[in-house]
Amino acid sequence: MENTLVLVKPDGVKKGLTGEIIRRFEQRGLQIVALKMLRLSEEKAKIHYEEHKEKPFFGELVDFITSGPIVAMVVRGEKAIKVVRTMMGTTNPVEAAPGTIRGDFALSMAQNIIHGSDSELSAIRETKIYFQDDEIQG
Ligand code: YYY
Ligand code: MG
Repeated sequence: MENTLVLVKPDGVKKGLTGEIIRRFEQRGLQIVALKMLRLSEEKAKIHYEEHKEKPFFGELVDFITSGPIVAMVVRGEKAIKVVRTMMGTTNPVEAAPGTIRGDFALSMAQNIIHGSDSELSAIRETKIYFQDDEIQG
């Protein structure tokens, strides 16, 4: 079993897609083992996206992810990291396959509805930004 960190980004929350996204994960057989709504501070947003700090889109990315409430969750299951990434679709929603979350609900690269950790190391690092150990079901 693997854990991965998922965010419904401000655009996803605004569009009322939180339930649909959770439904898709649960329907697939993945388990939600931690869940909260929050507004990210600029400081935490910069930590979350630190791998992109030299990129030209970093400023916009931090502004966007802090622009409104997000829903953070830990999703658990067999190969959860890869399964969630596949269910999300490609980073650029224009390229994302129909049936994926981005492929069904987004068209903008900057506002692409959802975040999911891209590796075991990212999953562990990112989960700590949002959850204490005792907030995650064993
Ligand atoms: O992991 P994922 O979200 O699919 O993509 P990343 O390459 O990690 O980029 C993080 C985030 O940054 C992406 O979801 C949208 C935004 N972004 C952007 O606005 N413009 C780019 N050229 C690349 C990424
Ligand atoms: Mg990423």
